[in-house]
Amino acid sequence: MSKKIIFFFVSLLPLSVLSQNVRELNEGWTFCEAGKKVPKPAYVPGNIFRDLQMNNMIPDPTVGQNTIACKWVETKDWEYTCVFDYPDSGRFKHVDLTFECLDTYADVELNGNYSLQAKNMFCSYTVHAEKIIHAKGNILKITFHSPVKRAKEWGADSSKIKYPADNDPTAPFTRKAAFHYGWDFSPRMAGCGIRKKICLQGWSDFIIRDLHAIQRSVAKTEALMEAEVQIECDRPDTLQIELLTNGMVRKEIMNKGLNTIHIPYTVIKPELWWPNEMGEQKMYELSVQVQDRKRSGWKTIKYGIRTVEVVNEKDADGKSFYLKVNGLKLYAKGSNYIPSLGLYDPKAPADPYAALFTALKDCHMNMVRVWGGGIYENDEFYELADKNGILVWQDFMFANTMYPADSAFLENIKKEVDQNIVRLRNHPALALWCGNNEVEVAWKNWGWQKKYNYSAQDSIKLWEDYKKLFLELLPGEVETLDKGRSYFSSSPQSNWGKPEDFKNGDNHYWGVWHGEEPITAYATHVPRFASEFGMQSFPSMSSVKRFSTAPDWVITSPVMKAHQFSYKGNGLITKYISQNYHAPKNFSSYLYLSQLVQAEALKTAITSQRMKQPFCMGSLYWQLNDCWPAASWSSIDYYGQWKAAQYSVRRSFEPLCVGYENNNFVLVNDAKERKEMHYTIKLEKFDGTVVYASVGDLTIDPEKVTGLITNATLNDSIQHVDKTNTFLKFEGFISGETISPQVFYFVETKKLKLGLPVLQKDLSKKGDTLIVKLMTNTLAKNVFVSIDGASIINSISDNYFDLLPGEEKVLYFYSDRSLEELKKSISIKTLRDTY
Ligand code: BMA
Repeated sequence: MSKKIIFFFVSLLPLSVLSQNVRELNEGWTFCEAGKKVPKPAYVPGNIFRDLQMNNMIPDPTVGQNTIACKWVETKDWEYTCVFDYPDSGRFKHVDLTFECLDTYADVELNGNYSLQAKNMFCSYTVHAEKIIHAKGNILKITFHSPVKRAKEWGADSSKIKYPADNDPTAPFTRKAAFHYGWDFSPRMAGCGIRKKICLQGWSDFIIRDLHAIQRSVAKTEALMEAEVQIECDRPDTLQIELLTNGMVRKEIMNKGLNTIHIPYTVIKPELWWPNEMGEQKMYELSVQVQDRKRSGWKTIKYGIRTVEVVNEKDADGKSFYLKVNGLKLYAKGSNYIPSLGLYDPKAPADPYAALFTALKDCHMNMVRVWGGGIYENDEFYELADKNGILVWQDFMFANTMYPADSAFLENIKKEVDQNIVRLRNHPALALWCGNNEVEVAWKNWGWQKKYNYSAQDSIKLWEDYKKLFLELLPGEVETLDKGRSYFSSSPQSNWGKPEDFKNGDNHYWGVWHGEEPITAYATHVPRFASEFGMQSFPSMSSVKRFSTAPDWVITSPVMKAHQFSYKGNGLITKYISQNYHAPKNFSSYLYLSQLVQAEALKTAITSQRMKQPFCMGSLYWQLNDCWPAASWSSIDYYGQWKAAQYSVRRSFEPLCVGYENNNFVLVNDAKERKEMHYTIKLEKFDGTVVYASVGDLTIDPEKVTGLITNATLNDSIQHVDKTNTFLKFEGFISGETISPQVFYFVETKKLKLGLPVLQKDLSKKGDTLIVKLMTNTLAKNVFVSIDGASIINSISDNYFDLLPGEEKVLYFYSDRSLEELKKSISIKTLRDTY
């Protein structure tokens, strides 16, 4: 392309008409089973389950065993129709009708003209509608084909090789969220629907298709940047392009079709974007305005200036895996995120992402993994990640099976990954791309070849296809469209069966839970980067009440079983409870104990991992949230209520972590500064009698593990006390501030001789905040405060904590209910109440 470039410093063109205009089509929708003309109102964006439920055509799927009554939905074809006016008809030369997410096999007709056959829920599709759209009475009809039937019709069933997808062998052929076919935290809900916006965009002459802020180099004095602008023109033209950021104006000769322009610019003294607790999250704006003689259009994006490297290379221990942000090593603290099913819940918060990101930030996390069995998340997710300093580990959407790699499939995938890379690449939070979840480790270790009876030829083909997709296509697209951002083919990079596995790359350690090892095994199985590890628990009683009734409240009831999808099931939760606690005396105690096991498991894992840095440089536990009210690995349940694990994770991820190992304390300081700490150590009986006390001062270096060797007198005292009713307490004071006291026990919880605590509570209100003050006469273990009818119970400032004699614990809870009402609805449980 020959381009004549002229620079101006001011805009020379007079004000002109807009070149483009956007309108959303989210009203006036109806739906019905295909061919049956009894349309009902539909909610767009949404999905078929939501619409059927809102029209009372299926019961609430989350309640009881109602999923059984919803099974038929996936076998039908569904028709969505919208009648709309388009007053802009004729005003623009082009009208783009864009579908951001059709799930999944959809035939689209506008005014009787067959316009599109969609087949990938991760792609957006655009139809050129200018010749078929009218000012009044347009009819847009979308027919969704049953994903299961359509995949079979298209050959998934006749495939010579049975793909190793236990949820559905047709699933690998369909570009739909894998967990829709059922997963070990989700029921099968393989529906369909319009899951994101449908937009009409009129334009004439030209349209700005994309704006990308490319960071060429960053120094203290300046960041050298480049704006990459994609402009589509409907004819050759000369356009004036102005970078509003610095007033730079230039003229460019455009070809018909897509034109790519690069405009270098400089940011003087750039303020960097930092992950949570490392610094500010500075965001910049980049705006471009484009004009021809008659029209103008513009586009603005946000971006951040920072560098992120994934250091994944051979070292003395094996193969490292850590992130460097703006040149500094980062210990990644975070969790794995799973997507929502998008079901109808009148009580759901209007903005569920916001609550999750508040929790991530509040719990000292700096990273979240968007797992490959779900979806590329909505824009709001990444905007919140940028705003809150939460780095995103982004899997491409492939998980736990092999995939075909014929040319049509690869073409479909190329479109999907190109669109999503372009959509997400301006976000400073986007740290890395990962090809898939667990495919490589499964192919090499899970015995699929035998289980699925693959011949040598089948195996060669499946692995060749794997390479085409994950070692050629995906890294190639990342290199072309998002150069500089890390890509690796599969997570984890090592398995968990052998000691060498823990020396190389990232790891999903499932010895605890799937391998049924005790939770203490976390201490001896620390990998280089823990990208998954976890323990199941049940939601609390108040949440269980929302999907069941009193007769269901035994763990073996059909309803409770229907809310457990792991093949290991409730039996394994029971086993872990019985290893660590006395048999629970009732159902609500069982639920509470399941949460304590999970909280203790995550605490053990995270503390062990953090104490081993820099060998280990990341802890992303499985899993942050739920898509369904069930027993699962989540730390926040389906209704948004924090489980015990969420509070425990918050303690374990505090910037200053204190562990106790081999009779000595270990302190880990994530802060970038050295800390001078004054500390007290006490050996105390459960009734508060102090057996031993000492004070001291300590310098804690940044980003380092500092050992604090305990003295012989303390160790001797520990030898002589009754370990079943004594604890060790570490309290630190840094510049007058107390860091959370850390309590260590010498024997397993089950062996502790807990007395019956007498809790003194004092309740008062200040404005809309309830203040709860608690004191105890003897150790009160795992104090759980619940408030009946609380809509946002997670706003209790702390929960499931150990209350020590002589300490006053003050809790805050936001509620506009009266003090009298709150007094009646508060209840407190401790571990001693469960047996
Ligand atoms: C992990 C995930 C999911 C699964 C979880 C619990 O490995 O990748 O596949 O839900 O295990 O089994």
